[in-house]
Order: sequence, then C-alpha cells, then structure tokens
Amino acid sequence: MIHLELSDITKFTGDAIVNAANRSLLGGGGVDGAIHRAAGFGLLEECKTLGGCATGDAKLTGGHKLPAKYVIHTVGPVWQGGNHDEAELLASCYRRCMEIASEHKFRSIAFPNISTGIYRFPKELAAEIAISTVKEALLDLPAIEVYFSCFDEENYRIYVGLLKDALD
Ligand code: AR6
Repeated sequence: MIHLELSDITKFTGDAIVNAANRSLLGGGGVDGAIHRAAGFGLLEECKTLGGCATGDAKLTGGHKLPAKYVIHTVGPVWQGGNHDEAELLASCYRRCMEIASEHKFRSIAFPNISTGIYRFPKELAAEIAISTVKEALLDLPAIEVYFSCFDEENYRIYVGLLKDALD
C-alpha cells in the first residue's frame, strides 16, 4: 500500500528509509546530510566499507541511531537536460530499493523525493517515475507499506495530485 507524508524522513520509525546519496556514499547535503547527522558517526563508518555505489543502484546499511532499522542508500542521477538516461536511472533507484526491501522482507520503507533537490531533477517528472515504478514493484510485493516522505510543499502537492486515486 502507498502512503504520503509531509515529513522529515529521519523521524520514520519503520524498517527502512531511503537515502538520496552520492556515489561516494560518504555523506553530503540535503536529506543525505540530515540522515547522517541523525544516525551518528557509526553510519559514516559503515558507509566507508561499501566502496561507493553506482548511479541507479542501492546499498544497505544499518540505521544506527535513527529510529528506522535500516538505511537503503541510492544514488539518483544529476539532471542534465533529460537526454542522459536520467528517467531510466531514477526508475532504477526506486526499483533497486524495492528489491532490497523485498530480499530482506521489510514491511515498511520510506522514500524521499530522490534527485529533486541538489540534483535538480524536475519534480513532476520525478514524482511520475517514482509512483509508477513503486506501483509496478508492489504488484509482486503486496505486503510492504511504502511511504513517500515529501519534505517540501511543492513535492507534496505534486504527489497529492498524482496519488489521489491510489492513497488509502
Ligand atoms: N526528509 C525528507 N526529505 C528531505 C529531507 C528530510 N529530512 N531533507 C531534504 N529532503 P537532496 P538529491 C528532500 O538535495 O537531489 C546530497 O549532497 C528535499 O526537499 O537531498 O538526490 C547528496 O550527497 C528534496 O525533495 O538530494 C548528493 O550529493 C529531496 O529530499 C546530492 O545531495 C532530495 O533532495 C543528491 O541530490
């Protein structure tokens, strides 16, 4: 089932939150910075062992001091005008996170609006990709609760519009 929240993802209390990271996985600004601040130094120590992450892929760590049990770090594409596989790479982020959630039998997962901040992906298109990719993954994983955690009101309003028929 899909849920929508206007919320700070670092407060999510379920199984996993998704981090919109960069390829180094060693922290940054935006939601990545907020997650590392809330999780504490142990998260950075664990991330150092992962050897980075390709754009469109995802890697799992513990949640450390976060209320969520795990963090799935994914690397969204930087928007470069739309002709550099940005849409497919963003879909791949959501797909890989859902695959990891499935492999580990997570019952809940919260996504931020990957790539729509510092990486400048257009918000409306990003939301369409996020929702369609998650809906497709949910066909095989009906038991998992998916939360779209929007932080800015613009993203939240876009999701409300796109999800009006799908929300519980
Ligand atoms: N909870 C939920 N969403 C948040 C939070 C929060 N606490 N804080 C920000 N957002 P961004 P990107 C939203 O820039 O575009 C980092 O430096 C924000 O409103 O965090 O994928 C990484 O290290 C926006 O909608 O990620 C990379 O270098 C969304 O999170 C780069 O930024 C994504 O914005 C990744 O850029």
